Amino acid sequence: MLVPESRAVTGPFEKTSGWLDWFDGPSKPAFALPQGAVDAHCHVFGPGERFPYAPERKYTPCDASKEQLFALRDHLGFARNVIVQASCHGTDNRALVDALTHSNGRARGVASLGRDITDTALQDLHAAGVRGVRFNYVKRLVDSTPADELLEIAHRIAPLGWHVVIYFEAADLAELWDFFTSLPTTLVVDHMGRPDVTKPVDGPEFQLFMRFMRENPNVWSKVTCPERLSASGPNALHGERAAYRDVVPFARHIVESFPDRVLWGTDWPHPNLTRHMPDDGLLVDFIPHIAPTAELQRRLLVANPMRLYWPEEA
Ligand code: 0GY
Repeated sequence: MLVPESRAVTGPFEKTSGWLDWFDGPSKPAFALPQGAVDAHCHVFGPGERFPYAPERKYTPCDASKEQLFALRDHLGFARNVIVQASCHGTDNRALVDALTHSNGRARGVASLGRDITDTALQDLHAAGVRGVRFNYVKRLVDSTPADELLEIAHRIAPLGWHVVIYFEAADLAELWDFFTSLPTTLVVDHMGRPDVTKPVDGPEFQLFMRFMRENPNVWSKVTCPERLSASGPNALHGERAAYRDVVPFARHIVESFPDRVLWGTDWPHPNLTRHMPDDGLLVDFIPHIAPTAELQRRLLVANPMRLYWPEEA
């Protein structure tokens, strides 16, 4: 069952007005995911009563539990999840670790850390299934962290074989480029570096991102979040399931150019959306438009995430 026990945000904070609640009746995708497919970008939120949201957060999400995430995984046909720590939980990774340790090995995670993290705590996160750390540069989501602190963290997680997930707006890439290229690990960019899809694919902004990937073979991209990036919306008319058409050329260009360095995920439960809450079944049907062959789909959904998150099985 995907219906949550309680949709109310618990704890001392009010739900931020204006955010949409996640959609609890996703359709069955028409696209059959390949066996072993990984949803490589999703979150758990709270429940706030048990895992309080961070005091410094910029939004309060609707609770979205591990049980609900695992039910969605099974409903859509995924085998595994990569759960990413979201800004509303700050550097308190307890909800993430709880989900990982109750996943029967079917989830791995990306944490948020401060420089005060001890070596023992890092080892515990690794044992729970964490394989990456997220550096978030999206100003509406987080206050900035000094570069020297992030660099120190990156050097501490590198020996564990972890990678760094970076989340930034397209307009900020030029400024962040030198810092990113100084990092010692694999880098995974969230949501294609958030391109403005009303601009041309061959325009300077998106071409800078393509150059970033081309010149740095350690850079991967999640070809995720068409529902966040789309200006035209889901376009699901009259039963047609070709969704988010304006995002397709961007995502497809990345998939076809770098087929071994791309990941896909639902982004469930889709925090911070105000205009449109996606049907996760429809999101899965976006995949064959951006990865049109069975081989591209296998790399995007199985081989690549397995290599990054379950290398011992890949
Ligand atoms: C996402 C995107 C968003 C939020 C976060 O950490 C977060 O709070 O990542 C966003 O608002 O764009 O990946 O869930």
